[in-house]
Amino acid sequence: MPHDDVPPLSSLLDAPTGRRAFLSRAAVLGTALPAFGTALAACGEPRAPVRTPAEQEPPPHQHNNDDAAPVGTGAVGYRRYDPALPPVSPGRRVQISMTVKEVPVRLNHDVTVPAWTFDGTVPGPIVHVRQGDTVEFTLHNDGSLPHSMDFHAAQINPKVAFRAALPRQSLTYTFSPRYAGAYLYHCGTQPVLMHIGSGMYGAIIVDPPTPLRPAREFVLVQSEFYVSKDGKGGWQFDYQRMLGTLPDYVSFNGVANQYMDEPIRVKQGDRVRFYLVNAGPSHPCSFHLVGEQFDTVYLGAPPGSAIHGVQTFGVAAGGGMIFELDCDVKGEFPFVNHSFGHGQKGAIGFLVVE
Ligand SMILES: [Cu+2]
Repeated sequence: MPHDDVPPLSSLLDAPTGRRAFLSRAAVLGTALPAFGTALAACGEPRAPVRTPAEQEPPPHQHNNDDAAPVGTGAVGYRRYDPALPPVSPGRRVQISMTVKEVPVRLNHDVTVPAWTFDGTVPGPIVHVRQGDTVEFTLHNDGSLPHSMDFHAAQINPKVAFRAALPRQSLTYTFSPRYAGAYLYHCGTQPVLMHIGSGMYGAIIVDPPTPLRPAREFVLVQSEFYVSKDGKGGWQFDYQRMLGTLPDYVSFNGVANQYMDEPIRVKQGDRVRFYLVNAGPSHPCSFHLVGEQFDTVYLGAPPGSAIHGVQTFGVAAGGGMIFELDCDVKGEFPFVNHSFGHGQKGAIGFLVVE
């Protein structure tokens, strides 16, 4: 597709793909970034051939070896993201603060990339509030580009609340979740694909007025990662590959296969509740628990949206659902994205019932 009508942007499309090149040019473009995102998206197919990391001379497999961290990203330890739902915030007026941090993160044992994050982790911290709480949210931007926050649990004028905070600036807004459920939050700054694809998302869990029955509660945020070599021996998130929507990795809670290495463990007789949030940026999650069935899945706000006896249910990109079962059988039960091309790329883990 021709794009001669946007000469300042056309040079970008001839440049090497990858976020570093994107960033250096985005910094020059400044406030033209939204227009850039739109124009780039309109150009359709990426020009560079799409190659998987496997085709790009992957580093050798070394478990938990920080010394193997690629050049330029520093030593980033392999750390399991704790999936346990934290206690609900005390009080009915909840103050939540997050800081945008540009830090390297580890996507699996071998690949570390510079990421844009909320509070230094991918996903960001799990937020847990109640329906009707007053949530006062503050975002501090310690990054080098404008960033913002879009809570899917909010009903609010996005142009005002989800505005971008410039580097070294902060913003605050207040909202009150009208519905319970498992919701996504993410940076909404253009191009949103780039910001979600670079790590800026997390889960906000909203409890109903009458609490659900006691259970072992876990939060899983699925997301896709699109990477390429950065030319210096390391890896980078790759915007052209994000546009191509053929992910290199798909993960639960930011690290591919992490719950295969370190399973989620419960006791026989426990009731288990998964809050499944799908950050995308582009693909659904066909959530399935091998060897078990979900007795209850809440499609929307609990408890009024339940269906029963469910083998697999799709959670859209940008969506969230709640999956429950009684773990009355001992064993190792893989929880998977049953779209197995994506399960194979890392969206799989073990629920061990002991
Ligand atoms: Cu952002």
